[in-house]
Amino acid sequence: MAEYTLHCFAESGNAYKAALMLQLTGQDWVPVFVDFFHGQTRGQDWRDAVNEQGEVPVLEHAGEKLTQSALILDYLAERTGQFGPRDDHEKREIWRWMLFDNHKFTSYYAALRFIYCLKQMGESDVTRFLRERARAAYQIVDAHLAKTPFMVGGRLTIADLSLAGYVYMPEDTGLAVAEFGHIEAWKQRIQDMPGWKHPYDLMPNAAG
Ligand SMILES: N[C@@H](CCC(=O)N[C@@H](CS)C(=O)NCC(=O)O)C(=O)O
Repeated sequence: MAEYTLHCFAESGNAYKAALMLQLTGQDWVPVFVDFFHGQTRGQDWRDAVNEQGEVPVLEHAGEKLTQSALILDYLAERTGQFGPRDDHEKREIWRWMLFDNHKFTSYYAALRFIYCLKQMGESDVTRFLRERARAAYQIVDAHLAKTPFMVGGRLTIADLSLAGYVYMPEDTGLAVAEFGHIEAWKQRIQDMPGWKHPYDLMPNAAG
């Protein structure tokens, strides 16, 4: 039996944050497919058994279930001694960016991708609003990455892994992400890390 179990699905960038951390730190882990698109996370049985918040990722380790990608990243950084802060200042910087990611960078982009691409609901005031909010968040991260190769401390940390959740997703959201040159260069630096895998190669989808 593997040491870590990750409840996830390939299209989930939030789950990818945890999966990529497990992958890059060389952990012994297995994915468990969650059928989000057929409502599994909304089922009371799943919520009772796996996560009352109704979300992936969920990491099972040593008899405990951990949820919220930022907390999972922090837990894995502490346990593995990799990609975490070197001091209290870095710890605060990492949390500052992970909170910004959860509130804005990931959440606006993921909501846009979900309704515009995955659900194909078409263009609307909602998609236009989400795209503008996502663009504003991308501009802030791009400006930060103009000054430094990685988000905190000049090296890969869990702040980068949090922000990287959706940046490799191939779907067209109508946001010209390639225009953010510093983000593109940062994506390549992460991709160059030994063991890096694309989300669709790291986690299972409905087809297996
Ligand atoms: N803040 C959470 C967000 C997790 C999240 O939104 N997960 C999505 C999949 S990417 C989910 O499971 N949504 C289920 C639902 O909304 O019903 C985290 O970072 O873990």
